[in-house]
Amino acid sequence: MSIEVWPPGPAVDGPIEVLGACPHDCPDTCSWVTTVQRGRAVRLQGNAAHPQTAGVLCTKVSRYLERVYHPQRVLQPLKRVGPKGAGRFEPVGWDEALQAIAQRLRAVAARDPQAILPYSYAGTMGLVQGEAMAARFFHRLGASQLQRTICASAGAAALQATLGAKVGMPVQTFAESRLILIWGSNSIASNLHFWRYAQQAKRAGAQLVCIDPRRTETAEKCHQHLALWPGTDAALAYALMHEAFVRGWADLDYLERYTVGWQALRERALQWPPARAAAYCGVSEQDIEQLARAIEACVRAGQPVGIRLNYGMQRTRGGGNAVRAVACLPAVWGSWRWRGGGLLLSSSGAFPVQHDTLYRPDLRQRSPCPTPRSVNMSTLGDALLHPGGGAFGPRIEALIVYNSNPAAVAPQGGKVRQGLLRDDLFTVVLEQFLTDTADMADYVLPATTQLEHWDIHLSYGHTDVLLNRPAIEPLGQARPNTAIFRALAARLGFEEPCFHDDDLVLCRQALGSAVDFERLLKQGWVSLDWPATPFAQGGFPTPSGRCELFSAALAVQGQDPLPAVVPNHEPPGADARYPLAFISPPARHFLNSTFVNMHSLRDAEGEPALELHPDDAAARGIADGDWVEVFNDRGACQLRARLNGRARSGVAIGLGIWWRKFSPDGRNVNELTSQALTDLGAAPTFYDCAVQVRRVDRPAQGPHGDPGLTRDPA
Ligand SMILES: Nc1nc2c(c(=O)[nH]1)N[C@H]1C(S)=C(S)[C@@H](COP(=O)(O)OP(=O)(O)OC[C@H]3O[C@@H](n4cnc5c(=O)[nH]c(N)nc54)[C@H](O)[C@@H]3O)O[C@H]1N2
Ligand SMILES: Nc1nc2c(c(=O)[nH]1)N[C@H]1C(S)=C(S)[C@@H](COP(=O)(O)OP(=O)(O)OC[C@H]3O[C@@H](n4cnc5c(=O)[nH]c(N)nc54)[C@H](O)[C@@H]3O)O[C@H]1N2
Ligand SMILES: [Mo]
Repeated sequence: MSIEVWPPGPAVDGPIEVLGACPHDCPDTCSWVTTVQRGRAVRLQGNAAHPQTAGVLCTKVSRYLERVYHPQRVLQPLKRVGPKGAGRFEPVGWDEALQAIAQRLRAVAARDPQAILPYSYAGTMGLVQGEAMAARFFHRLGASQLQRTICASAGAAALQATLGAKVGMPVQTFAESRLILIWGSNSIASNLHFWRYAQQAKRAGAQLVCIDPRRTETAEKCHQHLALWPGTDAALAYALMHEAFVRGWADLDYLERYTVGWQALRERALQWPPARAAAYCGVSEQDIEQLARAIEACVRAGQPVGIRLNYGMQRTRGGGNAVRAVACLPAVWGSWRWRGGGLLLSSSGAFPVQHDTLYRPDLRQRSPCPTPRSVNMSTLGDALLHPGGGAFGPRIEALIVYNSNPAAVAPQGGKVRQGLLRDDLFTVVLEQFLTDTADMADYVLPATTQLEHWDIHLSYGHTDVLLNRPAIEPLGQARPNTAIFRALAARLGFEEPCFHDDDLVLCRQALGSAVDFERLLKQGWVSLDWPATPFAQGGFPTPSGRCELFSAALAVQGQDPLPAVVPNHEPPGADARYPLAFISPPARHFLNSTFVNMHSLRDAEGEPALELHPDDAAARGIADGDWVEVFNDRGACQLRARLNGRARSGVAIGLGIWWRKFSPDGRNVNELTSQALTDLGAAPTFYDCAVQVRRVDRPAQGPHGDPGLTRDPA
C-alpha cells in the first residue's frame, strides 16, 4: 500500500490491517493492529509480532473502538451559548471558530502574549500530536510556557541527579530477576506488560515483593507485601542499606569503583536501623528484616535483584528524595552487575528525540516575548485565580487546553474550577469528548483519535520506537491537533516554513536518523540498541560518570546532597481534625480521567468508592456500601464506602479519576488534594493529603441530579 494514499478509505474493499500504537499515558506503549473494512475500523488487537505487546492489550484499550465510534464524540467545532461552565454549546463552522479564536488571541497577545497559557499533558503520548506543532505555535506567539510537572517530574529530577538520566534496566530482563521489588506500582492495573515478565520470573522461582500502602491486585499476588504509610519510602530504603552495610553484604567494590559519596551515604544509613524505620513507616520490624534477608541471599549468591519503581511513591512531599534513596539501592547491592538486576523507573531518556528540530524553541526569538515566564501546571488553580502582577506577571486571559482534562485531574479542583469559571477567561479546548474541562470552554474544537492521525511514540517503560499510521479517515469534522495549530498559525500570519510540515514529516523529524524510518513504516516498531546491563561497569550519564549517591548538583541548588527522609506536608495523624491519610491512585479500568465516559468500563469500575480499613469504618459508624463524605479544609466529595480489605488502617483510598459529572455530587477526589509541591521537580503531592470521613444518608444531588451513574449526562 503506498503511503501517499493512506489511510486507504472506503474504496478499498478490505479487510486490511493497519499497524498503529496505543497513544495512552502508560509505560507499556503497545503496538496494535486495526482491521479496517471499507473505511471502517472493525477490530483492534495487540500486535503479536511486537515482543513487548505480545498480542495483548489491556481491558481499557481493547475497547478503543468504542471510544472512536462513541455516540458522544465531539465531531464539529462548538461555541458556548449558555453561561460559563454550563456545558451548553452550538455547532459552528471551522472558519468561524478559528477566526474568532485567532482574533481573541491576537488581541490578548497585543497587550502581553504571556497572558496566554497553553495547558496540555499526555492524553496522547505521541510526539507529533503532543507538542510538535503546538510548541512551535506557542513559541512563535510568545505565550507563557507550561511547566509539565503533573505526573513524573519529582522522579525525573531524582533519577537525573542519581543516575544522570531517565534510564534503567531493560524491562524484559525482569524475567531473569531472582527477586523483584515492585515499589509504588500497581503493575497489574498500570503496567500490565511488565507484570508478564514478573510472572515469568516468578515461575522460574523468583520472589516478588510489593511495597505499597494499598493491598492492590498486584500486592495480593506477591510473596510479601509491605503496606507502609504513604511518603515513608526513603526510610525503608535506608533501613535496607543499613542492613547491607552493617551485615557486610554491601558491594564495596562496586561502590568504590562506580559511585560518588558512598561513605556519606553509609553514615546516613546507619541512622536507620530496621526498628526505627519500621516505626516510621508503620510496618513491622520483622517485615523489613525478612525483606533484607531475601535481598542478602540474592546478593551473596550473585543473583539479580530488580526494582520496578513506579511513580506512585513520588506523589508526596518527599517524593523526589524517596526516589533518590531507592535509586541508590542497586549500587549498594551491586545489582547493576547482573542481567535482571538494577532498577527501572523510566526509560524515556534512552530515546534521542530531536528536540530543537521538532519543537523549534528558536522561534521564541521571533516572538514578542523571547524569555517568557513558566507556569506550573500543578498549581493551575492558583494561577488562574491570580490577579496578575508582581513576580507572577500578567493575569492569565486565555487558556488553550489540549490532551488534558485539568478540571478533573489537577489538584485542588475547587480552585481549578473557580478559575475556569472566570467570565473574563477565554478558554479553548481541543477534545474528543465533552469532558469536565470542555464543559467550561468558550470553544471546543473536535480532535481526532489515534485511528485517525499519524504519530510516533517512544515509551517510558521499554526501549522501542513505535509508529502509528492512521487507519481511517477523521470522523465528522475532527482534525488532528497538528492541523488545528497549523490553521491557527496561518490565521495569526506566522510565515515560517515549519508551520507547513505535514504529520509524516514531523514523524520523520522526531528521532531523525537515530531510527530507520523505512523499517518503522514497514514493521510498526524499531528497538533501540539498549544494553541488558547498562551500568555493570559504571558509565552513568551523570557529570561524574558515576552513580551519584552524593549529588553536588543538588547541593548547588540548596538541596540535601544525600537522599533525605522528608516528612509529608500532611503527615498521617498530625492534624486531629483530619486523621486519615488519603491516596487516590488510578482505577484499573480508567486511564487517568480517560475512558470514564465509556459505559462498559465505567460499569466495570462500579462507582466512585472509598476503601477504608474496617477499624476506621467502625469508629465512624460506617458499613460497607454506605455513602460517605470525605473532607478537609480544601473541599469534600461523596463516595461509596468499600470495606474490601485493600486499605491499611489510617489510610483511605479513593481510586481515580472520575469525571466530576459522573460523580454523585459533581465533585471528585481532587477536591481534597492540595497544590503543595514536592521537594524535587515541583510536582504535585496527590498522595500527601489528610482527610476526615463521615457517613451521609445519601449523596447530595450533583449537577445532573443522578446518583445512579448509569446514564451519560446529556
Ligand atoms: N489502568 C491504568 N493504568 C495507568 C494509569 C491509569 O490511570 N489507569 N495511569 C498511567 C499514568 S499517567 C501513570 S503516571 C502510571 C501511574 O502508575 P504508577 O507509576 O504505578 O503510579 P500510581 O498508580 O500513582 O501508584 C502506584 C501505586 O503506588 C501506591 N502508592 C501511593 N502512595 C505511595 C507511597 O507513598 N509509597 C509507595 N511505595 N507506594 C505508594 C498506590 O497505592 C498505587 O498502588 O500509570 C499509567 N497507567
Ligand atoms: N487525584 C489524582 N489526580 C491525578 C493523579 C492521581 O493519581 N490522583 N494522576 C496524575 C497523573 S499521573 C497524570 S499523568 C495526570 C493526567 O492528566 P491528563 O493528561 O489530563 O490525562 P487524562 O485525564 O487522561 O486526560 C487526557 C485528555 O486528552 C484527551 N485526548 C486524547 N487524545 C487526544 C488527542 O489526540 N487530541 C486532543 N486534543 N485530546 C486528546 C482525552 O480525551 C482526555 O480527555 O493526572 C494526574 N491527576
Ligand atoms: Mo501520569
